[in-house]
Amino acid sequence: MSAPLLTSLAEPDGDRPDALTVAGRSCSREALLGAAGAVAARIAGAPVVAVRATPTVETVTAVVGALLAGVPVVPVPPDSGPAERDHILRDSKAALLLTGPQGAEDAGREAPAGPAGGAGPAGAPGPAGVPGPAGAPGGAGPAAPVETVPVDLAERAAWTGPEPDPKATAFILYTSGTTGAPKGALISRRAVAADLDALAEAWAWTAEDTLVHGLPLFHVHGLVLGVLGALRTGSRLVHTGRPTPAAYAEAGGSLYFGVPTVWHRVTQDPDAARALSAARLLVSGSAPLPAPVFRDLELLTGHRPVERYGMTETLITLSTRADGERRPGYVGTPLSGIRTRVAAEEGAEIGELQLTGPTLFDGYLGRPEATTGSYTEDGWFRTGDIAAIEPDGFHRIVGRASTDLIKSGGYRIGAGEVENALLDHPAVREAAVVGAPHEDLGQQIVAYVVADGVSEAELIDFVAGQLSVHKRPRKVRFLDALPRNAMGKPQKKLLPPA
Ligand code: MCA
Ligand code: AMP
Repeated sequence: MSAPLLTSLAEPDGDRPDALTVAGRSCSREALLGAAGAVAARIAGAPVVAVRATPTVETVTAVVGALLAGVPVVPVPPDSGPAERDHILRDSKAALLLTGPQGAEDAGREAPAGPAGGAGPAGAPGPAGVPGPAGAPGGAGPAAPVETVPVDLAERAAWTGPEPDPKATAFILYTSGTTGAPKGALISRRAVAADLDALAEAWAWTAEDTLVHGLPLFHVHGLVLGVLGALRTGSRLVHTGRPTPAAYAEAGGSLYFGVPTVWHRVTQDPDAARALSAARLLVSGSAPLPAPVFRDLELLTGHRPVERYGMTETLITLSTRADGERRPGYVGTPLSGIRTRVAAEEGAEIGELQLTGPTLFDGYLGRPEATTGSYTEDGWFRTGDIAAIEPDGFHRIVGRASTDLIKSGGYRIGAGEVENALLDHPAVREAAVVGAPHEDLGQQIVAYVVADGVSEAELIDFVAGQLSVHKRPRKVRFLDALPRNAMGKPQKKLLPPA
């Protein structure tokens, strides 16, 4: 049984002033705990809280505060447009939105505006007693009612509440399926604790490490591993704001996290890459690491990167190890407590990867059929990834069963969600979205549309404005008609090359 989620938060070196650095601003663990205690006091008793997940110390404070108070956290991508943000807030029923102060907010759009167009007066008293109704501007229909709660890093309170039940939900993480709007994956505190302990063991990750990354704080990779992992192991954290090669080189860490696009960009910047030679471990995940990037990284840094595999619904389940072999194209062996199997057809070596273990989610919020559908009859989680397991136990991810789930820059994007956003544009009559192979992004989103009187740039901006910026098509192709079969179903395989 794992220790409680935030056990080691104040230790070791609680007063070290640069224990946590996010986009150039630092604080000690003691300061983080004090400010998070004040957040916890404000939101205690709320059923759920949304956090506008900018890459800031405020976001880390908000998340830690909610976890102290046992309030489930719904991270909201800071650049999400009204359609996506409103869906997340409504579906999760979050009535509170924790934000950084206006101005310290990094990338992205305005926080949902209150009646006076601002986040309301800071420092409003009492639990959840904060400025009044605010909502996403510009969306169709009334926006989800939500109160913004500014996080004030200068506030301090000692949180003395009881340790929440390990079975309780820590996070509701919105993640895309092949069709429809994103679903909220319920992640328990004990699943997070079990995953972080298994990773610490596999990577020999300790308080001696300095973790460096610049990944978004609204997904498992950047938030669960990249923030809570550092807090749980006691390692220093340097979040670089953006995952640029120059910022990684400058940070001087021992342990680095990146998605393959980040590692590809590092190999394109040999000086930055060479600066990482002094690190202990470079870790890649969230998408397949191309073998040439693996080799270039080794040539330039002297490190064979550790590759690990996971999903929002399962957390990280497979990895190569600090003390073990690292092989291009392979994601290693199951982490402690995880069991895997490949459901292959008779005689075939590859098939769907299925999993069980303590890191699995507790289902999709309010979607029992989708939850049931993601498990086999005998209770194994169906990843939807096609894999092979070598005789020595090493796993290789071959691809996804459905081409309608796209991975671009490490982000998971449902083709259906982008198609629906395009169809909301008045000039678009038909839309089909695919992920086309791309050297830097892994896949890039390409949209095929039947439309009149609208330009490629207008449609790209339209999707970037409705959903998150990373869900925008990078290319739009105009067709007279989509290829369809006799039943009238679009045939994506028959679309012309991007
Ligand atoms: C461009 N921009 C726009 C537009 N076009 N803004 C508005 N409208 C437009 N039409 C702006 C963006 O806002 C941004 O501005 C800038 O252009 C660059 O954006 P973009 O080109 O999209 O960025 P990129 O360079 O392509 O991003 C690459 C990246 C990113 C940094 C690698 O893809 C990334 O952070 N990926 C990480 C994804 C991740 O963490 N996945 C983990 C999922 P500005 O710069 O001013 O903001 S968890 C998971 O998969 C599991 C559990 C696992 O195994 O980990
Ligand atoms: P997400 O839900 O955003 O967490 O994305 C999960 C998906 O990312 C998985 O189902 C895989 O398709 C993909 N993925 C994550 N890590 C890897 C990896 N190391 N190699 C290949 N695919 C990966």
